[in-house]
Amino acid sequence: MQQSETLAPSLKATNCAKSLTYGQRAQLATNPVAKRLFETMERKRTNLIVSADVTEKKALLELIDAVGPHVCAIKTHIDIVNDFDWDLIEQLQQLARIHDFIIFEDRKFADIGNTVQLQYQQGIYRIAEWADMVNAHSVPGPGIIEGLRAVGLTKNRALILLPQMSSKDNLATGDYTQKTVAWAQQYDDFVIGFIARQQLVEDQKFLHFTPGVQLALKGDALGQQYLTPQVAIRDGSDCIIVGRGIYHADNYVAAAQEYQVVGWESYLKRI
Ligand code: 5BU
Repeated sequence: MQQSETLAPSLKATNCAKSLTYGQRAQLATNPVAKRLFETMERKRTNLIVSADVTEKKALLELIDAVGPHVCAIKTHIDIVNDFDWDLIEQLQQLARIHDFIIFEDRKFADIGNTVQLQYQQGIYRIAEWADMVNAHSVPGPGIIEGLRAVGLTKNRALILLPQMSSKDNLATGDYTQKTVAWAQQYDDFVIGFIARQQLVEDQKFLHFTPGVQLALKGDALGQQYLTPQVAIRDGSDCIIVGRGIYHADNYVAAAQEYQVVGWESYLKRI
């Protein structure tokens, strides 16, 4: 894998070493969202997260309602929705209850601690009120984690860091990757895992989330790079994140079902 060459030796996963089931790992989790996510994966037999990158409220809710039975979580980019209103959030929460999934807002916070606290709680989206998990870049240093954590822990929320990214020539490599992982370990009551292309830590309470997953490996014109679900999970991913591979399919329910089955079978091979 391209990025493994740039990882510090201590982070190179020679072989994926994950023997425990998601259910067993729920027992290791110290953060309530991580625990719920592991339990949901085990109960629903799915490690699929659908990236619902749809820009109209009605179509977005229809997609989420249709794929909901097949996912452990739905990932949103709430700021791409043209006709956003608070009713969208209420309907999203209702679908999360009906279909039993976690809500992950892919906000990728990237500012100083004080500013991200405002972005997390205030403005139109009030993300902390409804998103079980959010993610953040580590480029500002640990203050970004502390800022989000001070808000998130009081609401039983969780944070995912980005020691790696999927896009071509991204700068999340080497020392940056290593420091990001170390901060996750330092704040492990709130940071539950990583956006990663392969396993970065052995401690199985951490989750590895992999975007840039597609069965067809089509790529795009803007630097996205894809792994198949089989390769991602073989190399230590716990949750595959699929966007266009599902919502651009002719039948997105059938596509979600297919990714669910492939993802689950790949996981069963690993444990
Ligand atoms: P795709 O349509 O499956 O390529 O969508 C991938 C989604 O995952 C999209 O919402 C991205 O913003 C998101 N993503 C990513 O592709 N790569 C990354 O490293 C991170 C997020 Br972090």
